[in-house]
Amino acid sequence: MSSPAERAVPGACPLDCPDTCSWIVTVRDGEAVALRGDRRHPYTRGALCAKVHRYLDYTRAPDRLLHPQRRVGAKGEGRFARISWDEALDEIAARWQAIIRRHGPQAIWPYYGTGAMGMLQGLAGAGRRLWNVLGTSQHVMTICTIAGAYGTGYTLGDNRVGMDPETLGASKLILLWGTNTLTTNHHLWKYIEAARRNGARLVAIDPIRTRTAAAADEHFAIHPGTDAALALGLLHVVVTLGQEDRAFIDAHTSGWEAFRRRILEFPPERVSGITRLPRERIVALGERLATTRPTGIRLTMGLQRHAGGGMAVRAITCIPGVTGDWQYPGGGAVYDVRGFVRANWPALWRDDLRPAGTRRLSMTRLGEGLLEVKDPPVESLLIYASNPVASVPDQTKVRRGLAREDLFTIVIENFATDTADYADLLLPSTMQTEHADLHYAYGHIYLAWNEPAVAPPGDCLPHTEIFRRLAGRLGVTEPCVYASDEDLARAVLDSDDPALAGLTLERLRRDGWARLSVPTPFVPFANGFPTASGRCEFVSPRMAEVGLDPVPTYTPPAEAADDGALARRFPLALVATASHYQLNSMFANVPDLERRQGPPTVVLHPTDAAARGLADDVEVCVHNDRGEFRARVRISDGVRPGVAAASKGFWPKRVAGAANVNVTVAERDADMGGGAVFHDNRVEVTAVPSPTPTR
Ligand SMILES: Nc1nc2c(c(=O)[nH]1)N[C@H]1C(S)=C(S)[C@@H](COP(=O)(O)OP(=O)(O)OC[C@H]3O[C@@H](n4cnc5c(=O)[nH]c(N)nc54)[C@H](O)[C@@H]3O)O[C@H]1N2
Ligand SMILES: Nc1nc2c(c(=O)[nH]1)N[C@H]1C(S)=C(S)[C@@H](COP(=O)(O)OP(=O)(O)OC[C@H]3O[C@@H](n4cnc5c(=O)[nH]c(N)nc54)[C@H](O)[C@@H]3O)O[C@H]1N2
Ligand SMILES: [Mo]
Repeated sequence: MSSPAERAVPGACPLDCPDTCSWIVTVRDGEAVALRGDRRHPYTRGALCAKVHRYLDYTRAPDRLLHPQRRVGAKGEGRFARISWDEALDEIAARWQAIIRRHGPQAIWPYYGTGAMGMLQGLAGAGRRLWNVLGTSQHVMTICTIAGAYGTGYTLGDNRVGMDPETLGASKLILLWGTNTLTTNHHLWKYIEAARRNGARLVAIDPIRTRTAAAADEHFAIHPGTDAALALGLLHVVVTLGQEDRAFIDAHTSGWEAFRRRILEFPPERVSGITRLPRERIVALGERLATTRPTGIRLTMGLQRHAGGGMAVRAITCIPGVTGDWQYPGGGAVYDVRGFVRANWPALWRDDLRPAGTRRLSMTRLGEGLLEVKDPPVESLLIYASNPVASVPDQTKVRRGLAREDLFTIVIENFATDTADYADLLLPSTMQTEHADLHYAYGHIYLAWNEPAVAPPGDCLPHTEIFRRLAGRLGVTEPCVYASDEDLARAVLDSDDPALAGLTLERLRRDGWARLSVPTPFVPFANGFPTASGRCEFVSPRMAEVGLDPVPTYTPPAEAADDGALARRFPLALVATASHYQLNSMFANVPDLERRQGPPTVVLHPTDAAARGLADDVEVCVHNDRGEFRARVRISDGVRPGVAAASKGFWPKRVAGAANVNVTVAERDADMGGGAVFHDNRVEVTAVPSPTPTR
């Protein structure tokens, strides 16, 4: 029953997930008393996930940070004393002014993560105007999607476009390719189920028998990092059967003859050797692909966390160009759809104010950035919405960098993470029910407005307000850094793009969300592509320009498929995937979810466990030359021999051994965009006590 004192406030989940749910907060007497998924939202349909449905409790957790603090212990120790915002901001201004005088503004690295995804408070825009005006180093988000984004862009012309995932309901064959839908994108499942009710077949391609793979009609347990070879092998079958769509190829693609020659280099027997899948199964899936229209392919970030990740996404994204699936609702491939939101990004970001030539620093090379980058060295780090100690490769190196006594580190957080423990100043940020934000999604085509529902607790402030105050302390005279949240929202929505027609702030405020103004069903490339040629580019002139093979090919992983010296020392290819009850490192400190997630585990095939004399549930040390972490053994044929599975997101300080999987992951780049290679890793597993103590 809603009483006069009760309000329903529309909002949206800010977290790094394709689903970006719309929610409704019930507020009574200034208190948020309920939060539920918006039932009217076609994609959310009232359901939130296992992590977020108790978001209100999360905002009121006893360990929530409520006041600015200054470090009193050693770096990494996590001992702090309370200070005021005035003291904190004065200290930042004084330190930064001195750093800028000595080294220039590029010695400051604003380091943001994926904890908040919005345009005002999150990675889509927060702080960007101020960093541009100051001329700090630019932060490049290499941690998540970038290699696959480039792979998509070279093929389709925009890094972040693909089929509309909602049209998967019309597919007759669905390939879930390197994506764990039921854990990482679960609102998509209802469209998949709708397709299955209409007779669609569901195939999962994943080295691990995830809950998604287990729920599919068929699971292809591919060897990690070999997907491009499988894509080319499937197309080999299509071409051998003469089932390529000639009319579509002629009208809407470029480079077919060169691509066809490349495809013919990948017959199923060769692909079987690379992917370690039986030849007959590759042929059978190829035949199914050749004869089933429409085929819809959902891929996410898992398969591109490899040395050849960009090329893999490119090769897969070419498949619907050959089969002609791009012309049908339910046909095509999708990695990300944010590119359809052609908002007024230049007005929001004001990159025109950035000094020419400011350097770019890679998020996943934080250790290198802090220890090896010179001219100028990084003297100050301002970390917000990120927990790099838990999430970034080469944890030991990251810790060494953060421990530098001369580094001035500011962390803006909701909780005292392992990263926060290294802060000189630890500042409390608002959470989603306490601030305004504007969202788009990487898994659907709706925008959402998040109205603040309650007053912030303690001294918590939104990023926008923190950065306005900081600008004032620094004496910045450029007026655009003082824009209100509402001004920022209006600026980014002020676009001539037809897809944004009518999507005003007023309408979003009233309804909470709105679908892009595009036809239903949305079939974006039936009549062409946003490339320079207007075609799906099987041969990419842009790739040739940067020295990449312009024709889709198989780029082997750096470590995962090794069978030489590295494999003799570290026989297991380790994949470290999304945890069901965490969101990256978020929620790992929520006792109920921590209990449901259980301790860190490593899944081993029975033959690999037996070869090491390991029984189920024993504690082991998982290690390579970079470091080691502790885990419990889970023996299962859900991984193939030679492959092991762990999961991401544990807080090092909350687990045995004080390290998580990223202590073993290399800082190396993927083939495109400097993407991270989390799943391209080799380890050995040994019963504890460990043979290689590293700390
Ligand atoms: N519950 C939960 N949801 C999440 C997240 C989370 O941490 N927890 N993270 C969010 C974020 S940040 C992102 S980016 C997305 C990620 O979403 P996903 O891409 O679905 O997540 P991952 O678990 O990294 O990878 C998916 C699958 O790829 C498989 N994989 C690894 N290597 C290969 C390969 O070489 N080939 C193939 N075919 N498959 C491979 C893994 O075994 C894994 O099952 O999910 C978001 N949603
Ligand atoms: N081994 C392995 N490692 C991985 C991956 C993998 O597949 N395997 N996946 C990678 C991927 S896909 C990603 S995206 C990265 C994510 O890495 P990060 O971007 O570092 O994300 P999180 O670790 O979730 O840390 C986000 C932090 O933001 C805080 N936060 C949330 N909301 C707010 C807010 O409004 N304001 C502020 N100031 N803070 C907030 C949270 O408390 C949390 O500590 O991890 C990567 N790490
Ligand atoms: Mo991510």
